[in-house]
Amino acid sequence: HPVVKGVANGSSNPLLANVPNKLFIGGQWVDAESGKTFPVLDPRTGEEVFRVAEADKADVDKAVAAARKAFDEGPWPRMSGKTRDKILVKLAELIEANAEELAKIESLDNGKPLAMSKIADIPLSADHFRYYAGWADKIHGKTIPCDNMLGKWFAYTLHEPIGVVGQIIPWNFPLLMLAWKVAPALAAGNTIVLKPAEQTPLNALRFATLCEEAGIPAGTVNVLPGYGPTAGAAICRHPQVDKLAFTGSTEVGRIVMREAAERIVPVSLELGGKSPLIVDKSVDVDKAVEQAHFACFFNHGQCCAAGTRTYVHADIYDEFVQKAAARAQRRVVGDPFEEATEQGPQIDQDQLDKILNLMSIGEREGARLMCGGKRHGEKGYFIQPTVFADVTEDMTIAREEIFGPVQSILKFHTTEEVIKRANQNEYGLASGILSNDVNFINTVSRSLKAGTVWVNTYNVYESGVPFGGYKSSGIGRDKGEYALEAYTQVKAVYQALEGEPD
Ligand code: TXE
Repeated sequence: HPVVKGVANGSSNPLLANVPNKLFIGGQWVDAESGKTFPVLDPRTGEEVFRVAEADKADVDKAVAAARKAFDEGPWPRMSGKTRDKILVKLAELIEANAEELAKIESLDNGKPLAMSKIADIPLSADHFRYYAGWADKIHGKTIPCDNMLGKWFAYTLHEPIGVVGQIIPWNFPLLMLAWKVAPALAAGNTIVLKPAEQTPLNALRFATLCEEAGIPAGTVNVLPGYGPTAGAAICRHPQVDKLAFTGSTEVGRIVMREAAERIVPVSLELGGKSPLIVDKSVDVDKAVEQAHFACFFNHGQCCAAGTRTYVHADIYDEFVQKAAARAQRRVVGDPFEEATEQGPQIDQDQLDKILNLMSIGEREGARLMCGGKRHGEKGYFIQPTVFADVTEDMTIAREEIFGPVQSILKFHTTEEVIKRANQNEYGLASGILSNDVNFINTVSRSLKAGTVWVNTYNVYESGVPFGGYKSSGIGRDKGEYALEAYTQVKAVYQALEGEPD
């Protein structure tokens, strides 16, 4: 691939040959102003696999200036929607053309099974760009007739891009979270300063090379690897950033929102979750066990939407608990590059420690440990798939987001009771129902306070379907037509009508 233009990136790993180790600002690959770099670790071993330039405030200033210029003077916001459509389709095609490489980089960086990167992360990312390419020439307003005693007018609305968008994303789906943020922002004509998570900058950098190749004008997309309290905070505080979009912890979401409040800029937040999956007595238990397992353990439990509170009807509870534990014990934990692997390492030492701590709190607070509960092996950040039964809402593991391979099973008796208990949580991101009883499905799906309800399925992420949270899980929606609202301003234009017949 010719895109890195002869820039040596200091790595001898052939898989990383096309990943620049610099910041991407104004269409140039540059070192950090401070000259600092930071390590990218392989979660299988905790060893360094790459070093990349570390952005801080001075680099954010440069990147925002580049994005500002690209917005105020550059071609991107002025292009016709049709031209943006073509370029975004090209970007989708480039992701597809390089899918194998991107999938391997994703698994190396994040630790997720290669099979998952191949069937989920990379194709969904490409699909996202293609989906929003389709919107680029369909973002338009309405014509509104208006008249009163004083005269007649018509008004129309323009849906204009907001300007320079600051986007901060997490490490659990590095390329897909980038796609969720970048694709709608670009379709609407904004320019971007993006900070990938410090744990997983690799595919964001590789993506920037694809932006160049697709013909996205310089300064339109700027990519700044770096840490949250430095580079991330500088993006949030920069007076020339017109909108903030964040996916990550609720704790940092509050900080981002405070910064947005200081400057009165719009903010969209996609934060934590503690999603209930409600298993009714009408199900086929074996099938439900498998679905609930997938809902909770997909991506090593590192999903904001993970179905971590499994509510099971008392009539099938004992059978379900036994089978759920047996399924978790069969889960294959290992090297993400091996075909049989279902679960690789967690992302880093902090997450490993957090999960182990919450598991021991679960035991201390009286949950029944059915399997797992410990680290898997001694190297890297692997954790045993863990199932707790007899969990109740007062326990920490039923309240806090664990973000690891830990399923908590809770027993319920009646529909009213389970609705109340499922909603008894500060989060409201997602939820699920497994049932063959249509009345149960209708009642529960309308009663859950959550941005997504999956019925007899889980973890489906269609580009066209909105995703976001109720309560402390966030503000605004990613994906679908709804996400365009986060990246456009509405301007109302009144025009006098003179000489109109009455
Ligand atoms: O999140 P952070 P962490 C949850 C999950 C996990 C916990 C902590 O429960 O265990 O959060 O994970 C940037 N100003 N989720 O510590 O810190 C940071 O650099 C601006 C849920 O990784 O929120 C990264 O790019 N930015 C979740 C991004 O925020 C800051 C996904 C997310 O990191 C910042 C990830 C600051 N002061 C974790 N501090 C989801 N909703 O999917 C950090 N960042």
